[in-house]
Amino acid sequence: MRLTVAAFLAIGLVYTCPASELTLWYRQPARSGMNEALAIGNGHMGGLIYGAPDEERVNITEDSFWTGGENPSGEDGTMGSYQTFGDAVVRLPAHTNAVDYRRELDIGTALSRVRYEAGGVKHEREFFCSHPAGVLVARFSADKPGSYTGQIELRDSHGAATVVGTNRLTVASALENGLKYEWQIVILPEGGSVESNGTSLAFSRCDGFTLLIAAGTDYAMNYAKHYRGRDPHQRLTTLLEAASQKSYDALEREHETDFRSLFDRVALDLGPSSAAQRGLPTDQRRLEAFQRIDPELETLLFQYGRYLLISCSRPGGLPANLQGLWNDRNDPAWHSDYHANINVEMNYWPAEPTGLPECQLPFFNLVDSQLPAWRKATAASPEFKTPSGQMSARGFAIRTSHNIYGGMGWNWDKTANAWYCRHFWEHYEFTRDRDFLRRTAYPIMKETCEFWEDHLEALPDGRLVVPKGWSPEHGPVEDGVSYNQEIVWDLFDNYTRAADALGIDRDYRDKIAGMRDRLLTPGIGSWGQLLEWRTEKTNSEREHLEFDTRNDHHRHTSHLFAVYPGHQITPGTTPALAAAAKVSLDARGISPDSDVREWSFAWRTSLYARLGDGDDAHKMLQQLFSDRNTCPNLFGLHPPMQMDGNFGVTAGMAEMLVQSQDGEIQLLPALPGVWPEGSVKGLRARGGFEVDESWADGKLSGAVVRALTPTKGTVRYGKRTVDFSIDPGKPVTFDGSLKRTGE
Ligand code: FUC
Repeated sequence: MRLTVAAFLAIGLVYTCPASELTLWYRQPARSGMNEALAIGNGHMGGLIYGAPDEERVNITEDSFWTGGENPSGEDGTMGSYQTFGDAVVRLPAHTNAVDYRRELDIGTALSRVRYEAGGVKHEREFFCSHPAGVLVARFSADKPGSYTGQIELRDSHGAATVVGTNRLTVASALENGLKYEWQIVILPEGGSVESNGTSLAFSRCDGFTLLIAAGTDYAMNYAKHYRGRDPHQRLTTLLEAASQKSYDALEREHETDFRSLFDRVALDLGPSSAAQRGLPTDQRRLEAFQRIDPELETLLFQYGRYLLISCSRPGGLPANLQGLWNDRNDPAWHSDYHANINVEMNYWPAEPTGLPECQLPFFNLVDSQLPAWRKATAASPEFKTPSGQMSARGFAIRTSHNIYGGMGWNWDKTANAWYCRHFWEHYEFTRDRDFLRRTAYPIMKETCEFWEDHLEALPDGRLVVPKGWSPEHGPVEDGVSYNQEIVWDLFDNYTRAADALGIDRDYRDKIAGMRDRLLTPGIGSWGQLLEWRTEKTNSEREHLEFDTRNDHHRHTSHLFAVYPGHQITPGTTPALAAAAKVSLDARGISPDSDVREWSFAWRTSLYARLGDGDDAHKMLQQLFSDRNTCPNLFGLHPPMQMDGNFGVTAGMAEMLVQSQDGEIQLLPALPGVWPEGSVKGLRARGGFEVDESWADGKLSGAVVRALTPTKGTVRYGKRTVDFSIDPGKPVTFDGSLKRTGE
């Protein structure tokens, strides 16, 4: 039960609130920046909370705050970077020598708190970023009246001046690319007084106060309007006015109801942790969890990926970038961009299986809004002359890095267009939203098939290859690289299914199916590995680099795309290739090489899960707890922090529990020995299903399947399969031997 602010003031603080399994907590404020601060967000606007008693700092971001622009030639310098608004700072000079300090983030309710005692007064701060209200809310309270005297200021990271009003600070300016931006903070005091003080607001002897913060730009996801829309001033002012009219409790209830409507769709229980593990603050506990299994922290890591996705990617906004939504500098690593060769895709791996399909819509909307610019850049690039020497006329390609204005940077990642299409298709597979398939997914899939129809080249034996491709960031540029071949196969295969589902374009569908079957498929090399390139590398080609050898631990596992996220290679349908993939994966393994990153282990978790190896999948996910791969606030650590690993490991854990790539719902396909008992509710499966499972002694004890549309399905547990028919609202239940129960 949560105490209301009034009750808190009336009866004093209760510090011994039970530590929820879904809480990150610390005994000290964040000191070293983004790696320690706690993240909140409403899908568009984010806050990083530092929590020092005498100077609260909330770093503010908003997903459209980008420099740069459209750059058809792809020069890196013109792509721009994701920016930070700066810090909203609350100075409380008397709050020194704090004791009983605790800082926490409850990811089950999306509330962050700071508690401490200073000068004999117990203080509490509570923070949330509301999607329905569109503002960040902070509440400062204490158990003695008149305890708050200090100043509030906005420190704009671009040095813009603050305009001071009666109870409001406003910063409005523009970036060098003309993007208008604005942020405002409003203080609603209880007791005491507030007055302007130069560039800040000074408050004196307040009992408590609420802060409301709004931030935005004039960005519009629209190429035709040069990605610019309305000046944000009126919108932000209206949001703040509306929020000011509501009580803090009403704002909090509205926020929690909204957040939980997404978060509560999936519940995971991997068994209890020990009292000693529960007693450790999260920064220490994660390091212990690297040494000894901590089931509740693993559950927290799983749910954290979902929490972060809900907090940084909601409809109407931009998708999660390399840092999700959060950013404390104007020159972030890799521009904090959208990286097409693994990273942005990994961000969205958990969306469908863990019940957050709407969180993927910002990605589709961004892609859609970039297409005119991407088509233009592709048509102008000599890289994409067709085999007959013509400039490219149909479809689009993407460079490895892109912004929100149609601009791109670095090398072409030639088959990223097809990889992006997989996400559109998967959204349909999981949701069975036919309207989305017809209007949104099918057109981009078909356009991308046309692009590859124009660009594939035939080998002398007639097999088709992607010309001059690259296995991301590894080895030579060549024809027929496995990564490229597998991704185009994936597009063609999904396209035929999409055309079948809609019952349209029969002839073209057959043509693409024929091309799919002519694509060069990856071979098996001399040590049993799945070949990453068309031919095995000879010693002289390897020269100084270890590639295509048992010692090749490179961070990317690009040639294993066909295992995960793809479905071209599975133990059931292509056992020899699956065995070769396992040889390659074992060699990549847990590598001592420092260039193997947090996201590498997240991908390897899913890969082992797809190969039915739960124990090795678990070894990979446990790597996410090592000092090298995770920050004190459990953000993935590249370094610097990078969020793809958080999303990827959530997807990987889901993949260990339910899979559906083979046209069946596979129950507990890769349960590790270290999770002997547990349950999960609400995971989703292709075909429009929702699945609950429980298990004991490492074996399935029961499952429930629900469906979004009237349909038929098959469940598998081990070697046993059972077919069923199902209607929405009428769940089908099974016992541990897949016998139907409850009928
Ligand atoms: C890819 C990876 C790097 C990094 C970067 C943002 O290029 O190879 O490790 O994650 O994206």
